[in-house]
Amino acid sequence: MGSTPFRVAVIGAGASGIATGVQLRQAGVAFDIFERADDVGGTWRDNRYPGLACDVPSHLYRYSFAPNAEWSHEYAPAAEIHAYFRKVAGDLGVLDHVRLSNEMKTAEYVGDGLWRVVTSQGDQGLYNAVILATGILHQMVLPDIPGRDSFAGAAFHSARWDQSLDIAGKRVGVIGTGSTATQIVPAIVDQVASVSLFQRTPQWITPVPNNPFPEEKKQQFRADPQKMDQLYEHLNDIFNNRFASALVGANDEGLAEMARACRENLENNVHDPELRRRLTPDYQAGCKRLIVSDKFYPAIQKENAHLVDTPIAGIEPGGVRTKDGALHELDVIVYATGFDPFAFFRPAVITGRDGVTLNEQWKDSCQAYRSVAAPGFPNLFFIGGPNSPIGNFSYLRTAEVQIGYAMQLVRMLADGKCREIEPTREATDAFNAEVSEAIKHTVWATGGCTSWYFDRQGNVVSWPWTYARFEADLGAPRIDELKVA
Ligand code: N01
Repeated sequence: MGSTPFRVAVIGAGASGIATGVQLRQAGVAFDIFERADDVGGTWRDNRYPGLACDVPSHLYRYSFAPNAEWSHEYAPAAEIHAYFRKVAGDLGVLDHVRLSNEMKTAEYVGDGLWRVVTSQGDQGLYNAVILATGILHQMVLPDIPGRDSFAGAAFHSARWDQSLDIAGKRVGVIGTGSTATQIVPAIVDQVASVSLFQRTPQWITPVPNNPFPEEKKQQFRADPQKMDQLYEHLNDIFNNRFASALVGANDEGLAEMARACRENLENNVHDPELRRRLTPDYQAGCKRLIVSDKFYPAIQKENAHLVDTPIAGIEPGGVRTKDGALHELDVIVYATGFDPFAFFRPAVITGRDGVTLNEQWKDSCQAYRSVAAPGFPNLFFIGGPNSPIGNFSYLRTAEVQIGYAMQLVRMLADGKCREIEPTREATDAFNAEVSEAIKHTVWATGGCTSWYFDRQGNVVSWPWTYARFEADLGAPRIDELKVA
């Protein structure tokens, strides 16, 4: 079994899978990337709704190794970001390794440091390591609203926007008020007959303009790419300071500053006191993921925009009925109702030592070792695993830290220094006990809201400490916390 040439299976060709491929290629390690869809790009391939732009600055939301002088705006639109990932994958030789329309169904540890990977296209044979770059917010959640399937018009989740539909002149209902809905409403309000926003919970919003980069600026970046690296580090510092930590007590000033900015935005930009009251959250800013928009408040105050904050009773062929008995007649319903952040690699089945599956191990709680590995699953690494920092940071920077960690262990395996590496159960339990204690003191837990940051058991999906600690924790493997054979 052990005589096959060393090779690694990467699952997923989204942002983190592509970056993993770049690192494996540079290290001279053979690899295949299995991608379930027919194109690379992950979330930027799937999400194509009007108004979608990244709310992390474009010169920060990029790989550290691939600066891009061509970003059109301070916050890049989705199609540009998707094109960037495709280009990097092509330029750096990763595309040749991508096996499209190849969904991983099972990965089974067969012993001796080897995994058998089976995809929708059959048995792919044995790999010495598996890196799960399956992303975080990829499984859509459709709300369990009575009568949902009875609607006579067009209806879809925001991540499956119907590109063939002409929404001009239509009466559109948007359910949800997260980052997605607050981008959709301003983008469509001037085209549609009306937009009704069904709000269950108001959101705190910080206003940030999105200016285009003038041609001279792009010329400067092209002429001196170091300027982009300086900007990248500068933005990273700003983001690390602004969102230094969600820990109450450790970052009270930052949290108070965020609350002040959001409250001023609401007071200065929503003119009708009654509408302002209805848009005012009753929880602390920072409890839910902060929304970045200078377009949402102007849009919701337009004459053809309606904020509906009476709870939804059901959906009928003609539209959405609210609990006050009113029927909101609609031609289109958009479910901007979010994703399951605890889906991770699922629905695939991953079987580790002794026939134990990761689903069984995680049935009560998705517990990883420092977000990147799990005991009983040798040579298996997560990019974007449980407790990755995913708040308002750049996910790409987070992913690169995790890839850097995994690569150090993959090199040990590839160099024949060992056959199996996995975290000890003790180290994993100790880490998770620390997480459980820390989350009690985060604004996510104390701020008086519910959000997708927590699962039903109260486990947090994100990293509760500073980003600096994340980089320090994963900078180099702690050999005493690993079982190496
Ligand atoms: O989803 P969400 P999202 N009846 O889960 C409501 C990233 N992102 O797609 O708050 C009525 O935040 C729900 O209400 P409530 C970013 O990380 C990034 O908007 O639970 N309403 C909520 O308002 C973001 O955080 C960008 O009471 C129902 C909404 O649906 C993450 O993706 C852009 C309901 C869901 O909000 C997810 O954002 C877009 C029901 N039955 C997204 N069920 C960038 O710019 C749910 N809701 C990078």
